[in-house]
Amino acid sequence: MLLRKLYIVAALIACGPATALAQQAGALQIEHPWVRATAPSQTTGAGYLSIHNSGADADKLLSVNSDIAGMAEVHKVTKADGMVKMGPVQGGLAIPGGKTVDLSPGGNYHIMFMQLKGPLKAGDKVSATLDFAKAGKVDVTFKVEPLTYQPASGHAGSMNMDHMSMDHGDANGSMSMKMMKMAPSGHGN
Ligand SMILES: [Cu+2]
Repeated sequence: MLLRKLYIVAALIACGPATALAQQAGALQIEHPWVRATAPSQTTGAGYLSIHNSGADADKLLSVNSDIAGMAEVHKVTKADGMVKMGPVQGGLAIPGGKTVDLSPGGNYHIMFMQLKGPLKAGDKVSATLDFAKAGKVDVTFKVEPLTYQPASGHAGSMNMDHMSMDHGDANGSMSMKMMKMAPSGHGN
């Protein structure tokens, strides 16, 4: 028990103060899982978290499951010619040894909860299971944050992509959209 506590403390120190909710799973530390609140008519929600791999070997996030959604995917965002496209990561999201992979607003990856069974309300908690190639199945609790929420460790200069207006209705894998909203860095409130 004491050893386990020390390990968690060490992970917190290594990854900085924004990681009070770091969760250990094998060599992985999963930090700050959150989803954005949704409007009543919205059928998709975006989930974010940070995954640090303190081991030497790469791991892979293979899939996500949650009772709140008929379907969940790890999405990769690509930008070309003023268009933002997103679709499932093929073959899983690699988490290289010694590296941190951030799933964050405006970033390259996020978790997409689709076919939501009800609105996500700020302050609620959402349970999901992440399936990793090496670390196995990891139960994670996402905190539902308000629509205006921006993580403290926001990525300067990054684009704020608003998922609210996106249509994820079809299960044909990939989708595209016009860039809906650009916010300058700082997201000042
Ligand atoms: Cu998406």
